[in-house]
Amino acid sequence: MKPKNNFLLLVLVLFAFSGYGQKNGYDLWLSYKKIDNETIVDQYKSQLKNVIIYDAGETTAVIDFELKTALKKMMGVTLSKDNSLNTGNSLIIGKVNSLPNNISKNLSLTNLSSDGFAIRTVRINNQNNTVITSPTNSGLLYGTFHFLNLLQQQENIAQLDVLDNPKIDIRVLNHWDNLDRTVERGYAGFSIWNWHTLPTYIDQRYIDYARANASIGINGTVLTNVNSNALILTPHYLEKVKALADVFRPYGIKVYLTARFSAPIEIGGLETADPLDAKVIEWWKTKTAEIYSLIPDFGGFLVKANSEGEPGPQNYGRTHLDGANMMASVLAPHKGIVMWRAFVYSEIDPTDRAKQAYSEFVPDDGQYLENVLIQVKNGAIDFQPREPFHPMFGAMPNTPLMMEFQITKEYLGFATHLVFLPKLFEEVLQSDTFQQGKGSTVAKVINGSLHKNDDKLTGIAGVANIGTDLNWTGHLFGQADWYGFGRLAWNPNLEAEKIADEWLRLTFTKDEEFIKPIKKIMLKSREMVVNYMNPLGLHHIFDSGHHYGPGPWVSNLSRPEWNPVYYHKADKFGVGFDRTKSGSNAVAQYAPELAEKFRNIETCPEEYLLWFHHVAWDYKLKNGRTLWDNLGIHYQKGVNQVSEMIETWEKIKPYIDENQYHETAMRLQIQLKEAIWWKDACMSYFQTFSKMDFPIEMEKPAHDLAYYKSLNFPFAPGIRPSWH
Ligand code: BDP
Repeated sequence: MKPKNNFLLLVLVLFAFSGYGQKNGYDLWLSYKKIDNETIVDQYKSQLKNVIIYDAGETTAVIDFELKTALKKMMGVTLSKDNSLNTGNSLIIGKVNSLPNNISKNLSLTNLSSDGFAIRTVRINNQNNTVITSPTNSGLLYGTFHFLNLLQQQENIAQLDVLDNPKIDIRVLNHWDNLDRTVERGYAGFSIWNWHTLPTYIDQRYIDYARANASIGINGTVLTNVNSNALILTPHYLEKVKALADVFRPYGIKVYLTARFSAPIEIGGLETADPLDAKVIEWWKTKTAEIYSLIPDFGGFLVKANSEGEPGPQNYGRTHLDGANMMASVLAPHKGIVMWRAFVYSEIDPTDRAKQAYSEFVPDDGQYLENVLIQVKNGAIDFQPREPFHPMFGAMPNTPLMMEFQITKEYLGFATHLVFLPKLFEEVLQSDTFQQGKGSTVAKVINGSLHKNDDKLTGIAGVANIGTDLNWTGHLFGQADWYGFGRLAWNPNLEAEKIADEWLRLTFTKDEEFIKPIKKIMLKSREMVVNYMNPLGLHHIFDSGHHYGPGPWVSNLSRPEWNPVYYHKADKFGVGFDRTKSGSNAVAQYAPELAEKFRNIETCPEEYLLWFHHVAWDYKLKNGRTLWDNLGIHYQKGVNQVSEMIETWEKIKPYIDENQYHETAMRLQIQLKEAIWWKDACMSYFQTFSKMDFPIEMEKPAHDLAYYKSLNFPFAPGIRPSWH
């Protein structure tokens, strides 16, 4: 008997600690929690007696399933299916052209665009009904998710009048996933694409991934890393890609692949990949046709060329324009597109790295084929905690520019720091380029409204933060970044605050005692990370390769612009990169109104000060204190803000699941430790130049500089295998 009892005890102990039965976050914002307010449930039940779905097909089957699951979970009901319109209180779902005339004629849908949806309360035979309609199947699905979203938030649905169109056409995630399932800059486990068991084994995750994306309007996914492997284009892998495309299709999600420029050599047996060579063009034509024969709605290619050692047209004396247009011409007959990245800088170009993409692309404005989008990172360097917007957004009015945001937090604390990225995205999108005078925001550039050419493609990409972790994103709050990216892709003018509010309600509770303080910390968190990592315009002072933690002293890498010292240029006079006329003159890439403002140290916003200026240590900032003191004050403020966040988190314990509470609490402790590390390492290092005492506001470093320099993390996650 004894061993058995011990075994039982072990099982019980494991059970208690396993978090079994507790929330693990897998459901994301789609947990469809039981509605705890009986009055509301009664109202909903009386308004939703019956469902009528007019179109039959894969997407409507998904809609049906989602409705069933959601309504069962939220209020324990299954709607009956009665196709007569006499009962009233029906939920009616159908494409604009499929709805009976007596319904569609009263809907006034002139402003509805394809993939947009309307949700309206309509009276039929003197009874109220709720209609969800759209010109397309995807729109019906988006409308259904929106409707369920209203229920989850316990909104009043008695008189609905919603019309919502996506403002951007192509809304894609970019997975930097390798074929061996590692994820470049991924901090949430391995790639969710199990290439080994595809195409036969369809993991439930693929379906849940598609549901989650569709629920926020994402309509495309680039499955593979921009540092691409040509093998993905071989028949063996294309079968697997097809299987994923088949899973995603009902959810309105198209599949795209990264195309390695040298693929004609590596898998095609050619001697060149010159984009003007007839054999090379023929090879891409045949390859593209092969892909479309398997995946008729294949989206197209994403290309990283002549960047960080990746092959490209310049290897053959050709330009980005030559390369992009060649690929576009082979995709065009199939209605595919090319997303050509502007993240380029070269080891043989001695000019400021921040200027190089502009110089390579802007002169060719207007010459790209119609199905090319130039994909531009939000800033000119590289996804830093704060960068001024990329000047290309204000300089290519005749070319569709696609935004590239990074959702995974390569430079913002990996998956251990709570930093709500929609705040960063919002700042970029609302920046004014002055391209057509005041009010020419980046959002208007990328949604096409600034240049009013209705035929032009529009797009936005987010580098995914998704992996095999139970909760998908490692940090529970990383889900908010995925959610927020989708919402902004749908409407780039949404406010970060609204996004935080929605996400919190859907994910946790609508209790204001929880929402209010947590929303507040989320909204502050972006400025907080800037404070403790890269205040006052400092940038790219991360340790090299893995980019984990501070490394402002790194100066031994082969390429100058890979070294943090290149970016901060600290010396005994001061710190910062002079991008004015006396320096690289990168300011001149902005519209005159902005260039003027950035150029003058007195008018340059303090958050960009060291981005544009080399500033003396004793230069007085607006608060009357020296630059040096202000650096210390910012670093300390960032640390203090993390401590405050921890205090807030402790107070909300009663409102959320214990497991989720503890997970986040532990990550916050890591964040605090790392914020202090950033402050101490950076201030100790910069002190060797400023030779000034730390400001009184700043807590002194616990160790000397040698200690911080000695820290070494050969196995920090997310690094490109070849960079180890
Ligand atoms: C850098 C990343 C590198 C990516 C590169 C890119 O460190 O892993 O390959 O961006 O966007 O920030 O191509």
